[in-house]
Amino acid sequence: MDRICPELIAAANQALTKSFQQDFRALGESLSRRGLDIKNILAESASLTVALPSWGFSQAGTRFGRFPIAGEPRNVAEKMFDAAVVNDLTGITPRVSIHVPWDKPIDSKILKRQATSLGLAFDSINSNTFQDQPGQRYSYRFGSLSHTDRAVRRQAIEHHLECVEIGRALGSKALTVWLADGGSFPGQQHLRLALERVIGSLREIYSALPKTWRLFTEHKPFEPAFYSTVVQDWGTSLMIAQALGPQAACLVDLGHHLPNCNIEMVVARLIAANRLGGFHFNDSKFADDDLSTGSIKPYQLFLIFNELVDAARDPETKKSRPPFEPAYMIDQSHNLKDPIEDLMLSAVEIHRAFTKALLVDRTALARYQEMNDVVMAERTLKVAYETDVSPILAEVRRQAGAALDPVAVYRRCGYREAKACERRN
Ligand code: AFD
Ligand code: MN
Ligand code: MN
Repeated sequence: MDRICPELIAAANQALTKSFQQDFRALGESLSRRGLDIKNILAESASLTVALPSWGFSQAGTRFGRFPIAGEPRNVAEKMFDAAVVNDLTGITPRVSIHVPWDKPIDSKILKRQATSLGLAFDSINSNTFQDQPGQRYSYRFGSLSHTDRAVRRQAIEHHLECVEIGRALGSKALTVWLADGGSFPGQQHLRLALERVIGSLREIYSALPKTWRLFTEHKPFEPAFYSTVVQDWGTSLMIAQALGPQAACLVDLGHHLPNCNIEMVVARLIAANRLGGFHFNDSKFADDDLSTGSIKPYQLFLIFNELVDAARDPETKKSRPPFEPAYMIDQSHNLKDPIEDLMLSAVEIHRAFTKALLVDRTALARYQEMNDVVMAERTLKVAYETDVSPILAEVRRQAGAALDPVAVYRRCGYREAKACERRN
């Protein structure tokens, strides 16, 4: 069993049709009282797609242990089948972002052909210099692109060039660089020189980048470095992008901020600098928890999309070159939930936040902001946020041939059980 059969989805949808249609009609009526046409919202809502992380399909565990579940994918080909299930049932996740060397294809042509036959394509390719690989000449124990030793930096640069080659063969259009480089003790690293070395190394990678590609740098305040991560925040990430050139942009991973950081402000600033490359969606309570998107701070997710929708509608942003096209990707790690279920629900939460942001009455909001009417400005956001857009999300899925209730169909179809028999180590 490799795909969810369309008849099963159609039958499950059929059983829900009546109640779904009632809900959709009721929402349409209440939106029209607010001057909104549900058809327009539906069309815009259907424009969103999110990429899935290849590394999110197994139980990652924590550094204290891992509790595998039966039927986990054993290689990149099996991860693609799992990704296809998520996409077949949600209709909004047609791309996979892969991690090298974890998912290094034996034959890129075969992997690409498999993806195409599953209705999938490849998003940004991720490098990995945060671990040593078997047979590797030099260790990344003390860093990679920032290492004091030129030979280690060279090895890390070569790895990124290899990622670009693989990505090129697969049809990727971006390279994501997350560096674990940093120091855990004061004095360990020269703070300015470490950044200079990272920028120097990235310049070499950037110069080998195909012209149609983008290079994303991901910031993170700490972990695994516990004192001085080299690319620790969006300011450093922005400095790097500006030093490299127009193809470089900043990637915002929602879990990579210190507690209480106003992430929507970070997003707004990166948009203002025209350097918002994209997102790694997840959620967190304490640090880089990699929890399900929208599980802890759904209002924050909405406020981020509010900035994105606001920018997309701004005539100034429309003129920006390179164009304003943030890449949407999920970056979660699963310890407890079935990854397929969790990725489906996270994709739906992202879709939900985006669709709610489409409902914001921007003319009214601008007026209240001008008048300094704090209460009404905030209410304008809340009215959109409090609207249950589930029927719109469901209709987008239905029109894409996906499921009104993805998790219910997934549980019914027995995919995990079938894989548990098939994928024995
Ligand atoms: C890291 C980063 C980054 C990286 C991933 C690897 O978020 O995106 O690729 O985890 O597991 O924390
Ligand atoms: Mn990330
Ligand atoms: Mn992370």
